[in-house]
Amino acid sequence: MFRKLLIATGIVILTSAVSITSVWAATHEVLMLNKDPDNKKLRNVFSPAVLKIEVGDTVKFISTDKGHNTQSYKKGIPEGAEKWKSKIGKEFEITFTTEGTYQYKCTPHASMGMIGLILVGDYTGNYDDVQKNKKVKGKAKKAFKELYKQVDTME
Ligand SMILES: [Cu+2]
Repeated sequence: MFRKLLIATGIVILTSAVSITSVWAATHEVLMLNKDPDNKKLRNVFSPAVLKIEVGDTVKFISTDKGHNTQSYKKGIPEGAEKWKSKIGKEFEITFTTEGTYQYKCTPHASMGMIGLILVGDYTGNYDDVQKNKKVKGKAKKAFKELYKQVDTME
């Protein structure tokens, strides 16, 4: 009897642990677009371009407009974190298990400023990280500067 009770208790604990995980781990969507919905003059953008998420969350990149992809910047992600590069025009998702700042780009449009920022956990980084990164070039630099201004106004 006691043994049966123990097993039952175990199952209850296990089940609630699983449901807690699924409640807390969120999935966020980033659209890959030809035009910024908020500013029609801005072309080739990720929307939202800045995401603040928790460790364990997933980001799904939606190929709303074809011709874009998502690729992490070399030296633009935390040490030991998984780098990524998606296929152009395809949906892609990735789960973030390491805290830190992730700078990414659209491979064909990075030089036009199509870049994005994902901030995972408490460490949000700053624009100095971008300036130290030699892989961030041209209009991408200016675009990151704008994104970090947005970060400052986020809580
Ligand atoms: Cu693009």
